[in-house]
Amino acid sequence: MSFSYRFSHAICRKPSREVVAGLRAVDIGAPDFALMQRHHSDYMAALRATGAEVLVLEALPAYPDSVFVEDTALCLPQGAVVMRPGAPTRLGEAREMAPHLQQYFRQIARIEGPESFIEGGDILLTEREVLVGRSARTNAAGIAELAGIVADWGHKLREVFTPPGVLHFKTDCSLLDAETVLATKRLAASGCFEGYRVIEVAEGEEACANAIRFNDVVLAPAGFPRTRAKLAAAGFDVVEIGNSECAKLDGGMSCLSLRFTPAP
Ligand code: CIR
Repeated sequence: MSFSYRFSHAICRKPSREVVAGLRAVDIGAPDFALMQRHHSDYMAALRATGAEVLVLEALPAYPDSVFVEDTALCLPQGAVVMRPGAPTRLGEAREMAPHLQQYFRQIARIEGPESFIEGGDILLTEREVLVGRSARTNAAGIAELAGIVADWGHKLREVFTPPGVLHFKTDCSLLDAETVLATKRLAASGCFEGYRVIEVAEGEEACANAIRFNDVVLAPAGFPRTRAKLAAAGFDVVEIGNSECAKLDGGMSCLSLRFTPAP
């Protein structure tokens, strides 16, 4: 059974009112908190509708970006790795996540080097490898530390590059199945997906590249009809989730959950 897109569990964290102070590359206005809460509930309902159990953590007002739990850990069948976010305001979020992972994973490893930085949004887990994009948040030392940990657990890690000006590697791509990724043209053009089938998002719909394959469905942000049609034509069952408010903070479908299946 696939460990990269079939999951029995997810962890999400409620947004706090402080989310309006979250990091963003460009200020296009404060997110509407009530609307974000509705989108977040829709998102969790869509995960549950596939049969998964969702652990919902309480909001953490001290960390405005803490709704974006993906950046705090990497979950693998053998164990979880607690990240070291490159955004200084987000470092403490990883510490907050660690105790929750303990109930599901026998092994918990940590990125610890004082010069090592890595965020989960830069990691695309596929059936054959752990692809990590170096970015403004994820550096070579962080990637090298992760490579050592996952090698012990039998996974190959390949370092790639997040396009300049793009927050995370997965801002521009998503896994769709064991052979297929969804990606922007700019990322696909870098050649990092050699050996995979690539479905490119429609021109002008780059913000749709961050989707998640979760069991039998693909959760994609609402409002990108041409990419949705491409995914449907390729046989994927797409569930659209409103993402207008998280998008104001450069967040998308993958950022809002940690996805995994605990070992029996
Ligand atoms: C940040 O800049 O860190 C947040 N405002 C958005 C994080 C999005 N996370 C993700 O793509 N995995």
